[in-house]
Amino acid sequence: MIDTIRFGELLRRRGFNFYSGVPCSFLKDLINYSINTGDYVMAANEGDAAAICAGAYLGNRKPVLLMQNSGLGNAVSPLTSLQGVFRLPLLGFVSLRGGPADEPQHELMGPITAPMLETMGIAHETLTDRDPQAQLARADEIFSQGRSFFFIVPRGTFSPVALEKTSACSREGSPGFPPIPALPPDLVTRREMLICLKAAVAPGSVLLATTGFTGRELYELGDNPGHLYMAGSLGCISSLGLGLALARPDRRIIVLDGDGSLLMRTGSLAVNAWYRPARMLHILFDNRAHESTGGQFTVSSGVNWPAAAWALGYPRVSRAGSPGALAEETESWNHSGGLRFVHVPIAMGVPENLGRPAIKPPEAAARLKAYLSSPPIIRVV
Ligand SMILES: Cc1ncc(C[n+]2csc(CCOP(=O)(O)OP(=O)(O)O)c2C)c(N)n1
Repeated sequence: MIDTIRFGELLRRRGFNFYSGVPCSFLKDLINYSINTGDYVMAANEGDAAAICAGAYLGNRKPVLLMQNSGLGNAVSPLTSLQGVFRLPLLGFVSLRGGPADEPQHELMGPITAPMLETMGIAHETLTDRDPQAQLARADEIFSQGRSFFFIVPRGTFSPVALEKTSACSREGSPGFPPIPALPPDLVTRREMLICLKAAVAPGSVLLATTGFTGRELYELGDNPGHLYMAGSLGCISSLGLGLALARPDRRIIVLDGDGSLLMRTGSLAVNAWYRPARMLHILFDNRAHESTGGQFTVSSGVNWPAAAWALGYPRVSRAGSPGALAEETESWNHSGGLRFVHVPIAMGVPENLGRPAIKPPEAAARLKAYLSSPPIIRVV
C-alpha cells in the first residue's frame, strides 16, 4: 500500500498542486488528501475535469486528473483534442475497476482501460507500492515533454486518508433574480458583436473562443497572443476558462461560448458558479444552431439561459441584445471583476470564405502560456 500523504507530498514537491476530477472509491484517499489541502476542483464530469486541468496548465500549474475508468469515455474528447493536440499535459490517475469480483457494470471497461489509453497515445503505468517515487519521476519526465501520463490504480493502492473538510461554496448572499431585457426583435451577427466586444476588452485580457466559427471569426478580426481558438473538445471552453481563472486570479479571462457547446456540457455552469473565479466573463453567443457544422438547430430556443445560469449559481447574469449593450456589460465587468454570464442572442451568418487560424493549436497554447508569464495585470490582495 502507498502512504497517501507521503505520495501527495512527493507530488507537491514536483510541483503538482492542482487537482480536478470526479470521485472513484479506489482513489478516494488521494482525492481526500487533495480536498484536505484545498487543491481539488470537483468537476461535473471527467471531460470537464480534463479541460479544467488544461486551463490550470495554461496558468502555469501542474495539474492532476483523478477519475474512475468508467469516466474515460466522458474524457476522450478533451484528452485527445485538448491535452493531446494543444499539448496541455496532465498527470492522470485512473482507477482500475473491473477486476475479479468487481461490480458487473465495470466488466467491459476494466480490460479496455489500458488499451483505451494506448489508443489515445497516452503513456501509462500501473501504480504499485514497490517504487512509486521512481514511477513518479518517469511520469514527470514525460509531463515535462508536454505529454500526459496516466497511472492506472488498482483497488487498495492508497492508504486511508479521512476527509477533513468539504470545499466550501463561495456563494455570497445573492440578490433576487435580476430583470433581464427581453429578446431583441432584430438580431445582429456574431461578427458585429465581436467587433464591439474587442473594442471594450481591457488590455492584458485573455479571450478563449469556443470550437467552430467563433474562434475563426475572432481570429479574422485580429489575432492576439491573448487569444486561444478551441478546435475540437466541444463544450469544454468554460471549464478551460475556469481552470485558467483559478490559476490566474490576476487576469481577466473572457470565455466566448456557443449554445451547442454549452448544451453539451451544461453541468459546467454549476461548477463555474461554485468555484466563482475572481475574474471570468462568460459570454454565450446564442444562434440556436450548430452553425459551424451546417446550421442544424439546437434546442437552445427552449432554454432561458440567464435564468439557467442564475439557477446554477452564477452571481451575475444578464442579456445583451445589441453590440452596444455587450460593450457596456464588458466595460462594467472590467471594473467589477467576478464571475458574470451574459446571454447574447445573435443571428446566424458569417462572412463568405471565413478563414481558419493560421497558428496551430500547440503554438497558440504555448504563446498564451508565455503571454501569461508577463507580470500580473491586476494586483490580487
Ligand atoms: C465532441 C464534439 N462533437 C461534435 C463536434 C462538431 N462540432 C464542431 S462545432 C459544432 C457546432 C457547435 O455549435 P455552437 O456551439 O452553437 O456554435 P456555432 O457553430 O453555432 O457557432 C459541432 C457540432 C465537435 N467538435 N466535438
